[in-house]
Amino acid sequence: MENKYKRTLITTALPYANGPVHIGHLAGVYVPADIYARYLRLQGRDVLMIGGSDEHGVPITIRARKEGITPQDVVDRYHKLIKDSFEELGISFDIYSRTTSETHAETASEFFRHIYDKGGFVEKASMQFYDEGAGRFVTDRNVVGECPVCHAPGAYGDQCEKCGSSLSATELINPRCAETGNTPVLRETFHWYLPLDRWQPQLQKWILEGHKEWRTNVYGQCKSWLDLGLQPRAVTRDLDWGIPVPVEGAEGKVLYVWFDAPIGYISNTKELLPEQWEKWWKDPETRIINFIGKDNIVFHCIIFPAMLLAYGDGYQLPDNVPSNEFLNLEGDKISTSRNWAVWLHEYLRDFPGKQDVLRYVLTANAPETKDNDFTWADFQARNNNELVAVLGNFVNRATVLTHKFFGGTLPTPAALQPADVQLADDLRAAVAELTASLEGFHFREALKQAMEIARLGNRYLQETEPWKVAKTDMERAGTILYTAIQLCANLAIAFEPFMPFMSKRLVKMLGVKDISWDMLGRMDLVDAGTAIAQPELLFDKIEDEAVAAQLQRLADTKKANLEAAWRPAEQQPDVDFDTFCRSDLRVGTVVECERVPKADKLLRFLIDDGTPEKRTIVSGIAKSYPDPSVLVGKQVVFIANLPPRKLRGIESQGMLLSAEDKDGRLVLTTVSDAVAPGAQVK
Ligand code: B3M
Ligand code: ZN
Repeated sequence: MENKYKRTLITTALPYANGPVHIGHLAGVYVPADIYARYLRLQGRDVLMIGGSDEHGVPITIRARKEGITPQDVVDRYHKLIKDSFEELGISFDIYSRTTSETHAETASEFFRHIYDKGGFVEKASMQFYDEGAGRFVTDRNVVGECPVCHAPGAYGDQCEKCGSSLSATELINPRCAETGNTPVLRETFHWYLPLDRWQPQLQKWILEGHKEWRTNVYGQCKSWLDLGLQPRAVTRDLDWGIPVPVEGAEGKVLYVWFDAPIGYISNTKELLPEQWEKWWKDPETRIINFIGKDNIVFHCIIFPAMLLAYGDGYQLPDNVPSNEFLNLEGDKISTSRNWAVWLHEYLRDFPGKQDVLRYVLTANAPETKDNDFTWADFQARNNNELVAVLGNFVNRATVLTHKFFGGTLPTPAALQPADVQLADDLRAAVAELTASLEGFHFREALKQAMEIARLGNRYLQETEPWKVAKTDMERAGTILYTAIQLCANLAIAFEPFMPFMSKRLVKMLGVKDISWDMLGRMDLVDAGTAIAQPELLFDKIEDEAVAAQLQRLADTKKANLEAAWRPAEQQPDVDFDTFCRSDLRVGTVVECERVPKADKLLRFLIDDGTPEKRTIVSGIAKSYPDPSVLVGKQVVFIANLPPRKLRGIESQGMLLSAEDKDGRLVLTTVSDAVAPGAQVK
């Protein structure tokens, strides 16, 4: 696939080094970027894939204070963890560096100073919240309060997550510092602003006219920002962790992390190629592609390009920004703070040797055009029903049969028959579609097309039945297996971008030398006479127990979150004593207790309330008492003078009192010593 560019620079969003990476990061950014980089390399194209840790920003300082360590300790821990786990997953960066590097500090400072000296910033005073108790300014994001629009509590100073309104912290009702709880005061400060409005015409032309081919979610978000009219944006902060602002009189100020981090792409390139880096950033024959998640679109399509335009000096703007939407986990938003995630380093520990499976599933479910959901059931199903049963099965049959009938030596093919020719035609068609999908950043579709090649192979074997033909015509069986093995070699190439580990094993099994994309579609990749290695299964089944263990971990996390978030309910409005006394509370002894058929929440109690006929009460606490028989004999408290009501056809005379615990469990109220059934509670 020729294009006007000589080389491609792929950048990947720099993950914050205040925690590990999870499947949301991988599905959103790193797996698609790696697929694309590997594909371009297989095509022999000149590619660099740049990554690194984003090590400034307030979340890092908050974690440091919480743990009583320095921000550098935090980023050292997580930079290493992230870098190592990316490596183990086969994310093939040409460099994975960090924004606390020397090179970055120099590059970011020079970048700011260059724009400053050109008069590219506007300096403006502003009122900023200051936490007198902590002795520091508080960024808008770290002030919380009641949303002035929807009055939801806990709105952030920059945005209300409930109603989505963009806010400034001074609009919050009852603002307080999220970290300390202190009430902040307003203090005057000043910052340098990047006048995005000044760059609106160029950005408008570059995006709205020049990049109509961008994904609709990206194009649409840019258009709405541009239609609203771009506003100047502060690019410095009153913080003590970050790149100091290289201007006299700027003590105590650092570069805003979203000004600093994108320059990390440049500094990481410079670190990799100290002499050659500029051709990757300033040569119009370099194609720059930014892989990001949707929450980073404005920073990559509006702010960073404006920075590059403000700097000038021939910096190129990205040719495409293939941003993914979000991946959810078991129906809930992935969240670092709630530990609701599949962490990459934990996956690698729990599923050793199964890097390809995760890459495959995250691509098959990639949130390319809309948010999508990762479930462990789907993970197991795709492994067992697609990787094991389709791809692994085909390769295993082709190699086992070659060993069974030809001792593992690839036979010389005789004249091809229509089935063989058809397979080759179908393969070429699938390869053409696969290539087009990869060129268009449609990785989910591309994966399906690569899997289609394996399905072609299974159908071919099913149709030609070499195991039967071998009984009467070994020459024909040989031609069929020769053809099947050529398809295996094509699979090793087609899947290399997606599943590099499997590809490497298969290439070695088949004795194929260096692979390249232009080999795809050929049916002569493995020479007759080649010794095919002993077959080994490319994938093995994932058992229910492995999935159950992951689901249990998530259940435990959910319970822990409930408990951590639990606060006693707000006290009810006052009730006067007389009204309260009208409730007739009694103690009763449980005589019978059983589940109500077809009602998973209800238990039916027969209560000895001191009257000869006793009373029946139905209560919604079945989930808290899986074995209701444990309640027989207990003395429980109930309200006697509620009007009877029918529940699932049973007349319930009164209501049992239960306490709702942190985890939602309903615990029956009992008395500490035995009393007479029907005793009044006063
Ligand atoms: N550190 C990651 C995020 O917003 C952010 C990306 C920086 S890319 C220059 O999740
Ligand atoms: Zn709101």
